Amino acid sequence: MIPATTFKGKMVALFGLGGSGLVTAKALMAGGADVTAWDDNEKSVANARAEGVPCHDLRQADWSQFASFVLSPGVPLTHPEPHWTVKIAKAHGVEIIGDIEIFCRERRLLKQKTPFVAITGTNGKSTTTALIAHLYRTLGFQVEMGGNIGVPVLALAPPAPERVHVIELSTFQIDLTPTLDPYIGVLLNLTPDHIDRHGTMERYAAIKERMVAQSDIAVIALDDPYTFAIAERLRKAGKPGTSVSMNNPAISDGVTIDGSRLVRKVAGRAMTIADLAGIASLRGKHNAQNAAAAVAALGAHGFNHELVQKGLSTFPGLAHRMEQVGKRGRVLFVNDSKATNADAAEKALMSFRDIYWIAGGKAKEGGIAPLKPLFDRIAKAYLIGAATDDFARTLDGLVAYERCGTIDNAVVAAARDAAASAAPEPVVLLSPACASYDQFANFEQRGEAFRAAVAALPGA
Ligand code: UMA
Repeated sequence: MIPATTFKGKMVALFGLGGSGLVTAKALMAGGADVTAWDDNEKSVANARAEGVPCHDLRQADWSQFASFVLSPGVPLTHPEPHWTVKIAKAHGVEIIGDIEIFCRERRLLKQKTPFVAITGTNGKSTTTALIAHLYRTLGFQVEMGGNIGVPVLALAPPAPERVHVIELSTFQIDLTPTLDPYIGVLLNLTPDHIDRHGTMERYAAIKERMVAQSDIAVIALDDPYTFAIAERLRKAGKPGTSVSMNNPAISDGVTIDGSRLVRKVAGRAMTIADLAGIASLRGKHNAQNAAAAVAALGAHGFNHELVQKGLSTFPGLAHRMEQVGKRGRVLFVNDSKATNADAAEKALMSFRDIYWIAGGKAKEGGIAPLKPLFDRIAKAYLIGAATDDFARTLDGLVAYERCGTIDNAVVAAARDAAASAAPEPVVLLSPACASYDQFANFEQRGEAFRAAVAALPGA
């Protein structure tokens, strides 16, 4: 844990007692702050009380005594409308911050700037975060990984000169971190997302831009118009940084992709850093962007190309994201349960051919219609859950499909058909393009059900 010593002796209000809020309350208490915490959910309050966190309804609190108000990232700060606690804090002029801000303040207490790599973007942030952490470990560094990827930042070991903090940041978290100052800031891509929480695409993009603008070194992938414009603005302002591109091998400085090779360019001169061919955890064009950004984030540490290649080749990937969970004869089984919408499923469909596709669950708006251009890669679809009728209508006449009801039935049917196909490497792919809530508690549970069904196949 990182005790929040910068709050010693101060009175702090805290709202949101989920995973990150509870750890933050404890870190503030360990640092000597006087905490008053609350949550809209009675169970979260009861749980926090049981863990020794002082909880009182913040509607009844005397806000003039609070030095700071710490908010959990999932609680609305601005849109669709500020949470009731935000309105009270603003009315009393109390600063509103999140756990990443507390981390930054602790880090600044040290004389020497410690290595802190922050990663954001609409897609690929978790994979890139895990890959950067893995590469640093391969290079012999002590690494702490957390943030939006799941481990609250204040649950990690404290900043230290020999320790690299690799932290995934959501826009919600950046919005609550006014003095965010990573050593390296990585911006992967920007497409519309979470607009309900940020009002407009422009505001969403501006929050992400602030992260790289406040970094000592900015690593930006130039492959969409928003990130391209941000990189241009920072370059004109003289910000040191590295560009990354999978679409534009002509950039003269930065890291680009040439076929499966990662190429570093310095003043127009190119040298191959590593080859992604055959690395199962980094399949697909989007993963080439993630790998290029990760290697660029290593900067001068990444000049030992042999070690970088070793790190990339041994990257295990993340569970439930195009995760190879088994092979049975020629048939590959891939768990992409995290793909809860068509956009995410598109990436998996683009990465394979001869696909026996398990899809369905609780459908998102638009269903799988946007995936029509990729239907020629699908040998057959196996439909599960509430979206079955909706998806069947979209597939009708274009792709063969079977109504399977459950993941167990779908795995058995898809494995049977894939084994009978003449393709060199047929793929049974769970990439549902749906939320899991109709049949599972979350996408992780759905992915585990797939893994178990694959393991239960004879000869798996
Ligand atoms: N709550 C209220 N009122 C509200 C909203 C929430 O009281 O109006 C309370 C809930 O009752 C609950 C708590 O707030 O007790 C939940 O807080 P939270 O939603 O901030 O969730 P945490 O458990 O603290 O997890 C957070 C991140 N969650 C969000 O940003 C929504 C986690 O990212 C992150 O892994 C974790 O901190 C550790 O840093 C998750 C996420 O969904 C994975 N992120 C979004 C995404 O990736 O798209 C941004």
